[in-house]
Amino acid sequence: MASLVARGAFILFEGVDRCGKTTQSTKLVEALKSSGVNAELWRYPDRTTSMGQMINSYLQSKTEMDDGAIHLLFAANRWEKRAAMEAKLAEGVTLVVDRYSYSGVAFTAAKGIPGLDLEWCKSPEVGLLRPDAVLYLNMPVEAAAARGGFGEERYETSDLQKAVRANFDKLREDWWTIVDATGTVDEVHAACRAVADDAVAKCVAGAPYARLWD
Ligand code: NYM
Ligand code: MG
Repeated sequence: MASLVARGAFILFEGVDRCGKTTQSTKLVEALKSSGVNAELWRYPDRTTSMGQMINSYLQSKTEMDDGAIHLLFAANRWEKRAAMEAKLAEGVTLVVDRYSYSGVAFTAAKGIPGLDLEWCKSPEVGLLRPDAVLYLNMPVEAAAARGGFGEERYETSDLQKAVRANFDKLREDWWTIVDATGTVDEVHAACRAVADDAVAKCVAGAPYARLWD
């Protein structure tokens, strides 16, 4: 039997816009670091690369793009970071990631474009690293919209977000953790922290890498 190598954990936050992913992922990284875990916060889209800048321009409605093309660009923005992510995990760094392939699929499929269904949307993601834990911040769209600020970027409308939430329900797998995101910041954090600690402990003990959609 091949011996398992210690590595960092890939912990992913997913959910509709304004559900608290950025607050919680930032807080989780701080908490992990202060307990001695080597952790970094990553996010997708990664708007710093040249592909990321094209995505940013699209999200800010400064440019138009074909729906299939922008979908592939979001996926390519993960592929261009794949080796760097794997290298970090191999070095023992835990990556807390704010959105990944599940957002990619849930958002494009929510547009209802003929041909761009869930299966089509999943295909360019196949082979990317599968997270060790998914923290799905569950929040009704009405509650997320009430947090203020829907409408700043493309996709931030209640109708689209409702379709996105329905798609997350279809993509959810039984190993995901569904967190009630309507609680206080500290309550949500405590739930996330427990799952993260467990994932970090498993990966330190040695865990194989899994791929989407294993
Ligand atoms: N989004 C994000 C996609 O449409 N596809 C993707 O693959 C990813 C990662 O971009 N409304 C959408 C979801 C968000 C928007 O993300 C920007 P954020 O976390 O608001 O910066
Ligand atoms: Mg947003």
